[in-house]
Amino acid sequence: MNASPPRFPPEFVFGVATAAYQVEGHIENDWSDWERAGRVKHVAGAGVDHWNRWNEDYRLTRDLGATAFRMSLEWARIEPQRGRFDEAALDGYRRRLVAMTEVGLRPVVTLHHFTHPTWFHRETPWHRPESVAAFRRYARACAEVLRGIDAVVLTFNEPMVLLLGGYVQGVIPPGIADPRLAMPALGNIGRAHAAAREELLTHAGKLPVGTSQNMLAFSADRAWNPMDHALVRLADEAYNHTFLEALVTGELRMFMPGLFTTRQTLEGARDSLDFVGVNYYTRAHLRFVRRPPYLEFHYRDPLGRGLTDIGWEMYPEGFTQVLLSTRRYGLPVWVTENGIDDRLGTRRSEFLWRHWASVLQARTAGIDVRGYLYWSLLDNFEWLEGWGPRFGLYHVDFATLERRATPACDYFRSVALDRELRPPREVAPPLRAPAPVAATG
Ligand code: IFM
Repeated sequence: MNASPPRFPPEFVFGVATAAYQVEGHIENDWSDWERAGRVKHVAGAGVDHWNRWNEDYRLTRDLGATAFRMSLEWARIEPQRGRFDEAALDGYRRRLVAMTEVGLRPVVTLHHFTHPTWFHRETPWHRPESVAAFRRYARACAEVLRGIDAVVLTFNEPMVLLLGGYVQGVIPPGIADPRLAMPALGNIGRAHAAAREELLTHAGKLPVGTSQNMLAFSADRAWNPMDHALVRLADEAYNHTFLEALVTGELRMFMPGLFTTRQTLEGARDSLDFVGVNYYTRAHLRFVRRPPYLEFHYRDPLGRGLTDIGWEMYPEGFTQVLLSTRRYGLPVWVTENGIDDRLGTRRSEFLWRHWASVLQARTAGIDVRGYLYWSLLDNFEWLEGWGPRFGLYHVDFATLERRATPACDYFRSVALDRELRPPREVAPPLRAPAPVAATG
């Protein structure tokens, strides 16, 4: 007798994710300055015109059977000059949030998704304590926009990505390559999260507040090398958990020898997470090297599945692992991003199937995963990779901005509506089971 397919419970939320700078268009912020300075290959420019086409984009989301929409508020629109709040922008966001709820989409709202107003790094950069008050003031304005709206709120998206890119490698704004400033910056981001949560609870109502943590599965690049294995343990703790731990315990404790170590108390941050937001894409293979920063980071394809178009391994087993690793917090979990750059649109359904299976596995093992937001609704501006990658469930013609459903839209809808996780029709031979990882060095 055939076993019936695994099911998502009726209360499980299917949704999609976006971020302002990647879709809205015509935003002046630290990234547009960065682009003008020639630091990236493409400019975001008109984005995919979501600022004007939001109505159509909410309808496309509803057509997927989805009931949640993740968006971000653009700080630079809201506070273009320090202390001057733009009423039209606040009103615009408010109207969008109301419209979203009216069509049956629960807003998941990010306050900070990588970008800053142009004055921020000059006047109150993250490594200085004044940054916390600046973010608190912005969060107060966001709280007014959110008042009475049944939203889920994310204060920061992927703070570790911002930190590594912006304060260690210096490849994204603020373009600082000084690890000594990175730990004060991370501490202040944690304090700013706590301050923002206070503002939201006081002025918006009792909304669940969390952050989105980019979580990677890590493996030793050389299975025989004990230093690679030691790195995996350190990186898993430092990259995946240190910031979350800080928001639960109120203590930021980072230990990455040769790169950064810190111990700070984050005032007000203890118990400041109502849920854990997980962004998961892939696995990284770590290799110890003898010169700073003492590690190399590689994407590999040891299981022969074929890398995704951006060059990342398709590794749903790692998704189960990172979801299970959130057990230590004992909090509800939202998958705030998961997606694939699939430029031909031929692998996305299979990606969804396998990653949804990971979610169900984690739920069966007792992790309270409440929802899954696919990154992204639309093809969009992918930061340093510009307009190359295509993560969208809807393909966007970047010349005409026309949206067109990819084959995965039907599959998304069938699972979101029926709740049964059946393999997609076009799925090819089963993924090879994970075998012991071959030594590469
Ligand atoms: O596009 C990004 C998003 O802004 C943050 N998380 C990862 C996505 C894909 O790289």
